[in-house]
Amino acid sequence: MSEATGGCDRSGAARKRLLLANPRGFCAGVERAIAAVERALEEYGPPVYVRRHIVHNQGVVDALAAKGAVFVRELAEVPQGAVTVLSAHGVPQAVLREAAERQLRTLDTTCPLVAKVHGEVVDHYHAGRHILLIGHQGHPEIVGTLGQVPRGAISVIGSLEDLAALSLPANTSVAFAVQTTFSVQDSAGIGAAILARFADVAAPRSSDICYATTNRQAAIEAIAAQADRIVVVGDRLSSNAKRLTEVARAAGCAEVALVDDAAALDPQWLDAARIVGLTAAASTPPDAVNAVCERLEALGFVAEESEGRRETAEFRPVAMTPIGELSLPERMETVRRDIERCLDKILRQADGRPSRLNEAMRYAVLGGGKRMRGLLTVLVAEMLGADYRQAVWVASAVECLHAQSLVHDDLPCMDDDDYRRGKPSLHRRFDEATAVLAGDALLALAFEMLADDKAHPDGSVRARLVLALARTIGKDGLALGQMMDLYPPPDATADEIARCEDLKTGVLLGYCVEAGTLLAGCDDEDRRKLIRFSEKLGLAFQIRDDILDRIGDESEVGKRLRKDRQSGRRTAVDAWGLDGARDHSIRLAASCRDELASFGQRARLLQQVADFAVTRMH
Ligand code: GRG
Repeated sequence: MSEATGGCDRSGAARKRLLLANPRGFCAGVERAIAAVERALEEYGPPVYVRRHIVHNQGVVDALAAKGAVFVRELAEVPQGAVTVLSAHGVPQAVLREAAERQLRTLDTTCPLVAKVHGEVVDHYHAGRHILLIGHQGHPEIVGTLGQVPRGAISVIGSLEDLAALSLPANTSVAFAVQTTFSVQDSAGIGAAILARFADVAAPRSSDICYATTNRQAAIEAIAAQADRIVVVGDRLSSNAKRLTEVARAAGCAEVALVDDAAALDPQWLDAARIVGLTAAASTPPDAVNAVCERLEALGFVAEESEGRRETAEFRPVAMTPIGELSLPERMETVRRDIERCLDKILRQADGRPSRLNEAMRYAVLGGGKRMRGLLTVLVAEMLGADYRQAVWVASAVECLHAQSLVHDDLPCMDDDDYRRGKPSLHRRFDEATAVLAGDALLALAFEMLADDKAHPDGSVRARLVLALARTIGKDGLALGQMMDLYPPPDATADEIARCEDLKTGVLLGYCVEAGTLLAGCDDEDRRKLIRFSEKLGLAFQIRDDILDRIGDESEVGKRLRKDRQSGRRTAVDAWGLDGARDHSIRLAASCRDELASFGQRARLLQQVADFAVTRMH
């Protein structure tokens, strides 16, 4: 954009000025909502469903639709279990309930400043006050706020006339709240009238009108009187865009146009103008604003940035709402799919050239396995309120490590197995050297992922994730367990067998649980209970593995069975007999319930994992 020079151009004609209001365009809440849809498309793949306009701008909606977002009016149009984004305007509680009932995986992009108003309204309702909501009847934000409390608890007030028409006695305890995009001036007038009419009024502690609306209205107010035309770039549906046109008129500019893009500008309307002011709604993308500026410059206007308030607001990214009511098989499938996607993306060759090592790593880690360890990480993290995406990332790292241990375990120098997960083991499909190196690379990848800030934004949490895994698999963990398995003491006792099984299997399951607690940052008491749960689960899981080695079906289990007996390796079945081992594993699963009791319903799926561990046939 050109810089301002003098008052005339070279021919001596008075220069035509374009005053750019500051700030204008996107606010932090809008950027956050759009980023959530884009990230969902990237991470989960299209289609991602979006209920209603994510923000009130058709250009934004069209751009997201072109990337694979599917916009719907109601959740009934969304397939069960699909990834669904709820709009930045906020939704009634009934919509959140419906999302849970339909088992949708929701990203609720409600602007945090709208959520603040929701919280205030709920508090006022519980305090027994009738709520006067200053806003525009029918606007999605108002519909969402109304839906936070039972019907009748709120009256919507759009004007002084609405307030006058309200038949509430003056001694009613009331509270008022304001739509975040309402006119600052109009809301001040209505607020004052409420205070004058009612004796007991709870007013918002700080303004409900958001910083972006306030700043954009102040910025256009500051330049409106100088301008003989004002252009507001925004969508006709956008409430804050419409408010900007009203504020500009009220501040002294009679000629105001709301345009959604450059093509909508009427050159004739601008013909006689010497000074044009320009602003843009909080939902208007920068591209649209720039295109309008360029069009005005092409018509001879010279742009000048006005003084204005600098905005520094930043909001935390939107997190996926935990899925409440999926059954364990459905949940396993969802997590399996997300881990698969995550690993597939990481193991895509950046340069597109086929690499034997990469191919072998993909062979080892993709397209197989129950993902029990990943599931455990995700369920614990989710139960404790951690971010779902971080949990899937860490779960994927654990699955890399697990795949490595299976690849090395199958090598001729170890367990010497030709089949794994229903297909030839890695060294059979490739060769031994490739199997060793693919395993090594998967091990390195697991640590690389844990050290990546996608695991957790806090470096000290990442360091603890890395340290705990190193301890889990090293000289006192998995490697030792494998060593004890390869070189068992003659006539191993039941305790020695249990210790070996714990190190081979239990410690890694323990790590999965610990990783979930680290991601969520839970307290020591909860952590201790969950670690005890994981120890019992680990042992129960491994005992079932021993039982399956005796009674399982090779095609179902996906690996060679009856090896233990042939190799003379003593297992839990030798120590306790088949029935004894079965009883022991079932008792262990039942006592997992004691460790989870204090978590209540939240631990429902974790308990089901324990029950699955001792009844599984694969
Ligand atoms: C990691 C440093 C380092 C060394 C590894 C090779 C080795 C040392 C350890 C082997 C550990 C091992 C293979 C234990 C068996 C655990 C077990 C029961 C595996 C089967 O797990 P499932 O049924 O398999 O969860 P899926 O295929 O469903 O993932």
